[in-house]
Parts: sequence; structure tokens; C-alpha cells
Amino acid sequence: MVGGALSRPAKASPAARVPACVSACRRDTLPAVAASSAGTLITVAPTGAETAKADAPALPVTLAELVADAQACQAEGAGLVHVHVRDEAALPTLDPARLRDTVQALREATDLVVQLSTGGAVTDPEAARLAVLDAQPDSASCSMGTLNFGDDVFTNRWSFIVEMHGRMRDRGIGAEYELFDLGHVSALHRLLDRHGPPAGGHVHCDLVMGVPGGMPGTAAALVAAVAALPAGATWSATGVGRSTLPVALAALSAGGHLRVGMEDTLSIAPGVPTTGNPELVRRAADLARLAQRPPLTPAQAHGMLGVPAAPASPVRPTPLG
Ligand code: KMH
Ligand code: ZN
Repeated sequence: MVGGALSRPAKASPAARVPACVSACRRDTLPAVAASSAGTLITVAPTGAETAKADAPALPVTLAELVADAQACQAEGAGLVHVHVRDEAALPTLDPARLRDTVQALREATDLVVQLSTGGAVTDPEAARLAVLDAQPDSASCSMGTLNFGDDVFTNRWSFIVEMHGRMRDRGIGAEYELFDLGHVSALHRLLDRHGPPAGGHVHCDLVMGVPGGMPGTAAALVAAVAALPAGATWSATGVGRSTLPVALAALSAGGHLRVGMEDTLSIAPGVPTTGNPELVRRAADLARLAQRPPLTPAQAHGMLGVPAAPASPVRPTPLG
């Protein structure tokens, strides 16, 4: 176990309530699009790779902090956690053992869909990013193109994207395609046309808007990107920094899902630092309820994405003979 001893915490009980029609519907009888319009998947991206703990004390960087944060976010209405891990010095890492421990701990302590970032930090090599999949998360991100990322470059070569997509499908790991720009939507079509659908067959995307170098965090850009998505795809959106609220409101009104968290924004209002991820999830859940598309429970999130919940600890078969 990384980040200090962690006894098995009690699972957080989902606070979300959804209409009976959603909970009664089975995934195999209900198109994913219909499910997405009745409820809202709230993804929390609690940590990211860019913010220093010293600049944001509420940022969860140890495993214990991450697990406690994830439990609190589930109680506020989150259905999926998008995870970047940190090392002892609170710096971003793709250390395989830490990733495995993190997946296991989150499965033991929450019901959330556990998604590992394969984007990592802009400095991470491709081999280490591909090796993230060895931790066998429920889902993983797959970024759909290269872009300027502030003063840096976030590199996603076409052949790397194809390799990531193929390995995720081979391992039965659900895909979330990260779209930072309109051209990334075209790349997604090209990927699916040439290399087939992801594991489980369901296409889920996340529009990451407002990155300096990517598409702006505006309603107009969101509408343009959503109009170009593959038919039947579900999608969430997140606006970084001060585009958080405009993007969330546009996404809800356009039938999409929400991603929030300290990976993308550190404030709850201009000049007011957030107290932490649970506060950001609570606000998103409030907005979703206001839109009459209440938060999906983690079980409904698993169903919508077509990623079955894995057992917390794999049951090892008894050796024969
Ligand atoms: N940290 C960014 C360079 C992802 O998680 O897949 C990439 C990123 C995308 O956050
Ligand atoms: Zn990320």
C-alpha cells in the first residue's frame, strides 16, 4: 500500500437519487443516449499532474487523501474518478505499483468507476503511459491528439493513439476519449472507422475545454464539438479555470455529462479557492438536479459506460489437484 497504512474504510453510500425509469432500465434494452439524457454522470478529476500541493493544500496527493476524497465525492454525487497519482514528494508519477495499489484501494473504498489517466504529465514517455493499463482500471483516458498545453506540448502521435486504443480493447478496459480540440473529434472518427470500437462497444468522450492551446471553453465551441461526435456517443465536458461554469451549464443544457475537480480548476468563484473536490462535485450535482437530470449513481455510471464493476480484490481460483 502506498501513502501510509489504509484500513478498509466503509464504502460511501451514494447520495444520488435518479428517476425510477433510469434505475429500472437495463443497459441492453436502453440506448445509451436515452440514459444519458435522464441523468448526469459526474466525473471527478481530483488531482491532475499540473498543480503543486504547496499551491493548493486541498489537493489530494497521498493515497489516503485520494481515497478519502473519492469517498466524499461519491457521497456528493460523483460516479467516476479520473486518477493521476503522485509520488512521496507529491510529484506526478506513473509508477506501476502505485497505480495498482491506487486502483485496488479505490475499488475497496468506493463504488466509483475507476479511471486511470494515460495522459500523465507532459513529460511522461509513451512506454510509461501505455504501461498504465497494466494496473487494469475499469476505464482509461485516451487523448486524441497533440496540442500546445500552456507553454508545454502534450504529445499524442497517431500511432501512439492507435496503440493505446488497441491495448485498451484487448484488455477489456473501457475508453474515455479526451478531446481538447475540434480536430480531435475528427481523429476519433478516423480511429473508430479504421480500428473499430472500444471494449464493450460504447463510445464515451470528454471535452476538455479552455486549455491554452486547445478549443475555448465556450458554449459555441461545445455545440460545434458535440455536433461532430460519433452517433450514439455519450460525452462529458470540463472547462478549465474560469471556463468551468460556462462549460458545465452548456453541457447540461446540451444533454451532456460533467467533469469537475481540482485537476481543472482550483477556485469556486473568482478569487475564492475551493475547499476541495467534494465542494466542486456538490456544485455540479446541484446544477444537475436543477437541470432535472440528477447525478447517476456509480452503478448507473458503470451501466451507461458498459464497464462492469470489478471485484475489489480478485478472487484467486483454488488450484486443482
Ligand atoms: N496532464 C495532461 C498533460 C489525461 O489525463 O488523459 C494530460 C491529461 C489528460 O490530463
Ligand atoms: Zn487527466
